[in-house]
Amino acid sequence: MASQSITFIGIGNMGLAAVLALLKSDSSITIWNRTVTRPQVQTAVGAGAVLEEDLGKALSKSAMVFICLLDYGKIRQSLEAIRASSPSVLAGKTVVNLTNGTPRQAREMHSWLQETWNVERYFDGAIMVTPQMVGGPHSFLVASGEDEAAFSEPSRLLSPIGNPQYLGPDIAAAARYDLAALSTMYGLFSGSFIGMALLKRSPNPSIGKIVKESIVPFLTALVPYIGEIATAWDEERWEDNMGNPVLMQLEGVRNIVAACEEEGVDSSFMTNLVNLMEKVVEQHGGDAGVTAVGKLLLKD
Ligand code: FVH
Repeated sequence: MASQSITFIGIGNMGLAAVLALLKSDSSITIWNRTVTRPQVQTAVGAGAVLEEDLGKALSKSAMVFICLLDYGKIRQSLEAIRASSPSVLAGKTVVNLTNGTPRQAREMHSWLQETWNVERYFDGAIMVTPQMVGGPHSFLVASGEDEAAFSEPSRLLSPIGNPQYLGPDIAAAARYDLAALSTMYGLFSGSFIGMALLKRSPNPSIGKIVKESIVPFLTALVPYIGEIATAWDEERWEDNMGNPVLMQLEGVRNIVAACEEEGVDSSFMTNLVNLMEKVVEQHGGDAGVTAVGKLLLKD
């Protein structure tokens, strides 16, 4: 006998991975997806989820609702479509939203779900791994809102997906964290694409081996440097160059841009960094650290 029923809204790649993980616990899972013919929906049903084609009926099945749609606009669109027919379907319920969005969207969703739908508890969250990693040892989620005691039941139910980390009562905290982590990742991708494009211009343009066997280990060893920069920012140690003066680094980044121009590679991801490092040199001198680039991003 299942101990808890959960309604899961959105059976895309991530929704399917999450539902398959949840089905390994003793929860019973009702699912809804806009497109019922999507193969992921069929797979979830084959694994034991109960498909409800009507969103209002799906939501009526459980006091605990998890949502994982493409974006917040799709959540509003889907719920607006049933507002007239099922105005009370979320009243008194707990909603955990695992959709990617901005801090403002999280705050607005919180207000809308409370004021328009009478949701009792709303947690905004994010799954921090790819669908392939869901349920595995490195899988984790973040969530924020309400209070830690109120999160204990959702946390228990979410745990088959990954380790739930509660980030505090600020409803925007999880979205902010999610985007900060993704920004770090996409920054890495931006530089990586320039690096790979430069390698592609070499007489031997086969790059898989050198990237996997040499550049990835190089980068892995350097990643902790980001944490050192963050601490230096906290402590406003702009002059601390940690052995790597900003002028020396600026020359290196200028050389990347120059090499891109020579080799016919678009370096626009990198040119903004040159501008910011030049400002740091102007403000703090060439012997300062690179950390002050960060504060230049803060617009007020
Ligand atoms: N996949 C990943 O690697 C990342 C890992 C980190 C977290 N993200 C976020 O998870 C959200 C869902 O992503 P996804 O991978 O499941 O995305 P899709 O496979 O594209 O599925 C999208 C779902 O959204 C539904 N949907 C799209 N448009 C509408 C609409 N107009 N009305 C109602 N639902 C809509 C879609 O339904 P359908 O197209 O099958 O009918 C899927 O259920 C996302 O926030 C990631 O950033 C994933």
